[in-house]
Amino acid sequence: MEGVEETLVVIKPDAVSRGLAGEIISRFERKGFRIKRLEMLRMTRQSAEEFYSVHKEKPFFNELVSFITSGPVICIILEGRDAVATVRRMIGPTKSWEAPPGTIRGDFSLGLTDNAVHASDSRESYIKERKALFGI
Ligand code: 3AN
Repeated sequence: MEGVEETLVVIKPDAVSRGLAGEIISRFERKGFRIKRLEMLRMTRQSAEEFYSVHKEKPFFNELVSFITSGPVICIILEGRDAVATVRRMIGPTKSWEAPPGTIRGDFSLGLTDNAVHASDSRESYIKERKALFGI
């Protein structure tokens, strides 16, 4: 298929603890993405800092690292057409309370740091994030 690529989704601790993982994974499957890899894990402080290193200078960096390490996350590599941009559209904007209905954040979250899901925003981010989480 033309334009097939991979992207990375992380179901964050808020969504995992609320029992939303199945619903979120199901949306990506129903859309047509193929799950290439899936792992539930607890990020260490070190892997979280590496994962979020682009935000190192941001005032919310510590909050972000504390939150993502606060409980288990589910890390998923998805494959499909235009995966990076398509998955970003499916999750919706960062501020969940502004996210349109029909998006994952729009339907399941009101949070900012705790906004249910993360997805790579570029091919470069995907490579970096995959390395931080899966070591590949
Ligand atoms: P996205 O996850 O939509 O790509 P980014 O990359 O701008 O958003 O931010 C990464 C993560 O940092 C967001 N998912 C959110 O959890 C958190 N974040 C972003 N802006 C803020 C903020 N002003 N205060 C607290 N956390 C934030």
